[in-house]
Parts: sequence; structure tokens; C-alpha cells
Amino acid sequence: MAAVTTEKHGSVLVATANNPPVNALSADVRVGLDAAIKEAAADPEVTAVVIACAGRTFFAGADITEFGKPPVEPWLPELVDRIERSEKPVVAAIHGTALGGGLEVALGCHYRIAVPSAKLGTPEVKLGLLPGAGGTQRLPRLANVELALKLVTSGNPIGAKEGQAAGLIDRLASEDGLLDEAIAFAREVADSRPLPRARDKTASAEPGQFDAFRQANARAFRNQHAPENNIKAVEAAVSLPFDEGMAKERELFMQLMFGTQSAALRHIFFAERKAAKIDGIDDDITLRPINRVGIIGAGTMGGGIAMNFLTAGIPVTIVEMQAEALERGTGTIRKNYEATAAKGRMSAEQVAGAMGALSPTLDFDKLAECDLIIEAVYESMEVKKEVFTRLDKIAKPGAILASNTSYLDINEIAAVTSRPQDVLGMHFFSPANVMKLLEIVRGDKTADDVLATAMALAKTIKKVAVVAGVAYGFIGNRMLMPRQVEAMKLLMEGATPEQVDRVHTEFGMPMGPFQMSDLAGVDIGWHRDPARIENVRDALCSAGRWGQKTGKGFYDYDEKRRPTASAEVQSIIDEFSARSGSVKREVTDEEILERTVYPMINEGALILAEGKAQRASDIDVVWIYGYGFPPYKGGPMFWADQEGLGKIAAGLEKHGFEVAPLLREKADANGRFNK
Ligand code: T1G
Repeated sequence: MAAVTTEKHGSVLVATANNPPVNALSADVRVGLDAAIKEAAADPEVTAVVIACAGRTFFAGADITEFGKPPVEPWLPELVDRIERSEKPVVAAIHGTALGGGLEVALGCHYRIAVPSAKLGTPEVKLGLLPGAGGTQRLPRLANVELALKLVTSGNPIGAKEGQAAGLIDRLASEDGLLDEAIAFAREVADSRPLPRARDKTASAEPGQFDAFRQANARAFRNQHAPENNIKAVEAAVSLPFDEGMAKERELFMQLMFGTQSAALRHIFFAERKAAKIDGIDDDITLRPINRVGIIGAGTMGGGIAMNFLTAGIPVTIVEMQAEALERGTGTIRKNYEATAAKGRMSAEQVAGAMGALSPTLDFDKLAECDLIIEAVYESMEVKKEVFTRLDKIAKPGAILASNTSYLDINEIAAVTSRPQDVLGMHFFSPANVMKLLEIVRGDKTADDVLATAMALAKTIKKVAVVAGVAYGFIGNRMLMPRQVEAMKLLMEGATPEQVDRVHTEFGMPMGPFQMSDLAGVDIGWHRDPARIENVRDALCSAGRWGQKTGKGFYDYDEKRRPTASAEVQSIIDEFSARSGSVKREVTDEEILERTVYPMINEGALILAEGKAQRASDIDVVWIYGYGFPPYKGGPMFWADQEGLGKIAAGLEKHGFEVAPLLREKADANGRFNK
């Protein structure tokens, strides 16, 4: 099937692209569109052109799979220019998501008609790029600088109605009449001259508008190259004539295209999608129907997990042992939804719908109606075994039994049931209704359809899921442990919590190891015996320094939870440092980075070698979506590849670590974790 077909509807030539799944503007599509414009120009009967797309969406952008390969003509900016220079009006018929180069094609057209459900966006910044086919020059001219800056630096789409209000869309079509209405629109404008072209308009800005925008977004854009280049390109649209602005856009685009940050972001784009594929299981395996989900435990995790399904329209039965805990849990769910509604991100009806789909109960047997049951009870193997023993007796045949455990052995839990094939781990990250990562832990006996059902469900509840093998801490938490151990050792040698955390936030992490410990709770895993003080953590917990929840942990916190260094903590550290016989010294930032990040990569190599992660890019996805690893660094394994595995191995050896065999092997071969 040709990538673009043309058909005359009277005097209107309709060019329809068909490049599933998202009509990416591949070379074939570009050649086809170019031919259609030439065909229209050569045919005296043709008075106007409509560019449309078959399938689910208008062009969703340039074809990202072509990046890094030798460019094939016509290049997209050139094609958009030819469309705009057409002597006959070209109308874009937009449905689905007109994104990136797709929106740029539409902006090169003389008119744009869209269905109300269509979305317009320039997500290039999320790939570390900028709209490189004239988007930064046409958006400010057709709409305004403020909207252009918002679109190109956020990467988030706007709806067709907002687009129309801003001047990007000329007309809204009915949802099921787009093509006919586009053809009628083309007929209507066939003779109107001069043709409206973005390049003939000018863009203007308020004095200081760009710098004010930079300041307002400094924190969000920190360490990233793409946002600033996007701003510079829009500035050029105001300060330069169109063709010079286009040249500036190209220069700024090429800087990004060949930078490491875009390579990292494009890696993550594909890694996130690859993570959803389970090696050895057919994509068309029959999934188990999930019509009702049971959650055991209405605490922070149980309530957050429940919200994921309620928001996706899946009824939930939530079970607690005590009425008071159940009341508190369902109250928290309602409060969270109401807070979301207050921000305008949900309507009151949606809140009512979600809460209406929640069935709180003290009756454990009610779980017999559920197709998937997730336990989110206390992190103790004994407690979990007890729960699964009970579940085995009451859950219906074929129900999937999942544990939300963060560390524990799924095989051991499955073994207490008569149905280990129906058991797996679904490890959500707190807050479970917010964090996108879901580790799906595959037990030795987990059935393929159970695993595939959980993976498909993850997409339904808008999670990014990664399959993990059974090992203490699975993937993310397993890599976190050596980092935390080393961070504590560095305190004994003279580093401070502030310094260690600063190194990590400067690296791009949202917070450092000690800030994270205070957020999660210094007391997690503490033996709870205040008289037993064997290390810094025991001393902090015994002193009531449990973290943000008690107003103090490694840091002191004010009423707004802003951290300040604590003299009491420093004296505890100094005391244990003296006891450990460590000689306090100046610890450099570089040493801190090497001793806390390299061991994570080493652990990642062990995870890969043991087959506990399907691929290195899955580990990258875990860290970006579960722990806020900076996406513009591509994840720990991608970043290690960029640093050079030889450098990582040498750094580990320098600090006395045993280099994982797979890392050593790849370092010696000058290899990479990610292909
Ligand atoms: N190029 C190539 N493949 C793409 C693609 C693209 N632009 N977008 C999606 N795919 C593949 C994706 O890898 C997956 O493949 C399948 O399509 C379904 O995608 C010059 C330079 C459109 C909102 O950044 O945001 O234009 O895994 O699973 O959840 O200025 O895809 O099935 O083999 O995501 O329904 C700008 C990226 C490019 C849009 C649909 N455009 N795509 O979401 O499906 S740069 C983008 C998306 C650019 C110009 C610049 C989403 C979607 P597979 P999916 P979805």
C-alpha cells in the first residue's frame, strides 16, 4: 500500500497518508506528499488540496526511527516549505494527535480544519530536540509568542478548540465528518487570494518576555539543553525575517540532534515501549479478563494502588481489618480525588464515578468476586504468607494474586498457595497513584498469561511497567542498596549529608540519598528498640529523627518541610565516625559520585547477568520512572555507556569494589550495555 494516495473529489485533490501506527513522516510519506503537491500543481483541474491521514491520527511527527541515519530527501523543512509555496490552497484535515513534524506540516498548509477531539503539540523537547521543520517560526506567527513558548518547551499538547482560539486552527469539523468538511472547506477557499501563509506574518513579543519566561522556568529547565534552544528559536522568529529565522532554527536543531541529551531522551522513548514487550511471550496471548480488582490494605500504598484502577474505571473492592483503618483509607482516597478536582484535573462527576466504583469492606471473603487481588499489607514475609494462605482458600479459580512487596521473595509467597502459576509481584512506587513505575515481578511458576495480563493492565492504568525477576529488591531497590550503604560510609569518612545530597541533585536527581531517606522514613526497617544503638541510623531513630514525618531526620524541617543541616545529626555522625576508627578527611564531590553511582551500575550488571531484568534499557526505565533519574542522561546503564564502561570499571576498582563480570567483560571489549 503506497504511503500516500491521491484522489480527486471534483476539483479538490485529496492526499491521504497511510503509515501505521501513527503516520510518522517517514521518507516514503514525505516523497508521497511531495508528489501530491506536484500533481496538484500540474493538473489544471485541481483548484485546491486536502492533506489527510488514514487510521487513528494525523501525522504524529517525524519518523524517530530515521534519526541518526543518512537523511533522505525531501527533508521535512523543505517539504513544508513546498506545501506553503503551493499556488493552490492546501488544507490540513486533522484528527488524533498532530505532533511535532505533523503539526509543522499542518502549519505549512494554508488552512487547517480539525475535529474537536484532535490535539496539537510539539513534543520534540521531550526528545531533547526542537520543532525543526519551521514550527518555532510559524507558531509565533500564526498564534503568539506566549503559546509558542508554552508548546515548544513543555512538549504538552493543546486541544483543537484552544488551537482555534489561538489562530492555529481555522475551523472545527464534526467528529465523523472531517474529510467531507475538509473537502467542502477547500472548495470554499479555492479561489481566495492571497493565500494565507505563516511566513508572511510577523511575530511580536513584549519587552523582557523571553527572559521572564526563562526565569519562571529556570528550575524546571535546569541542566537541560533543549528548552533553551527552543526559546532561542522562538526569539529568532521575533527578531529575524522568516528565512533567517529558519536558518537559526536549523542551527539550534542540529546542536541538539548531535548532543548526548537528545540521544538519551530518544533512548528512553523507545526503552519505555520496549519494556512492555515480554521476551518469549506472543503479543496475541489471550489475557485474563479483569473486571474487578481487590486490594488488601487501605493504607498509603493500598489506597494509592486502588486509585490507579478507579481512575481507569475498574471497580475496586478494598479490604481492611479494622473499621477505623478502612474509614481513614477511603477518606484519604476521596481527599486525593477532591484535591485533583480542585486543580481542575478532574470533574466532580469523575470524582463521584471513581468513588462510586470503590467498595470498602471488612469482609475478606468479598475478594472472591475479584479477578485480580493485590495485597498491600505490612512488609513481613510472615504476614504475607498468612494473607496468601487465606486468599488461596477464597479467591475464585483463575484470579491473579499479586503482592505489592518491595523486596520479598515472590516464589516463597507463591509456594503457600495451591496456584503458584497465578501469583506474581506488582510493586508500585509511593505515592502509588502518582509514580509511573510498576515493577512486575515474575515468579518461577508465574503463568505467561498472568504476566501478560498484568503488563496489559499496567498500560490501562497508565503505568510504565518493567518485568523483574525474583531477587531481593528486584531491580530498583536492589540497585539503591549499594548506593545507600556507600553514602553512609562516606559520612564516616568526612562527607556530610548535605554534600552527598548536593552531588546527587547537581547530577540531576530530584533529591539525594539522605533527603530520600527522610522522605521515605529513616525508621523503615529499623528494629524499633531505642536502647539498641549500633549505628547512625539507630541513633537517629532513637532520637525520634524518623524523617520528614517527625519534622527531623538527617535534616531539620520547618513547617513547609524545608530542610536545614542539623548540628545534632553531625555530632552523631562524628561520634560514630570516631568509634569506627575512620580518619576524617576532605571527600571530593567526584569521589562521592563514583562511590555512590558506580556501584548502582555494577549491581545493574549483576541483575542483567542473572537475567533478573530482560534488558539494560529496562533498568534505565526503572530508574527514570521510579526514582527520578534525569531522563536527559538516559538512565544509569545508558549513562554508563556514555561515560565509558572502562572508566566505570576503573573507578570501581579504584574504590575497592569487585567489578561485576559482565561489566568487566564489556569494559574490556569496549562494549555497551545498551545496543
Ligand atoms: N516515529 C516513529 N515511531 C513512532 C513515533 C514516531 N514519531 N511515534 C510513535 N511511534 C511508534 C512507537 O514507537 C510504537 O511502536 C508505536 O508507534 C505506537 O506508539 C522535525 C524532529 C503518537 C501519542 O515525539 O507521543 O517530529 O512499540 O505506543 O501510546 O520537528 O506515540 O508499537 O513498535 O506511543 O497510542 C515528534 C511521539 C517526533 C511523538 C501515540 N513526535 N509519539 O501514543 O502509542 S520528532 C513525537 C507519541 C519531530 C520535527 C521533529 C505517541 C503517540 P511499537 P505508542 P500511543
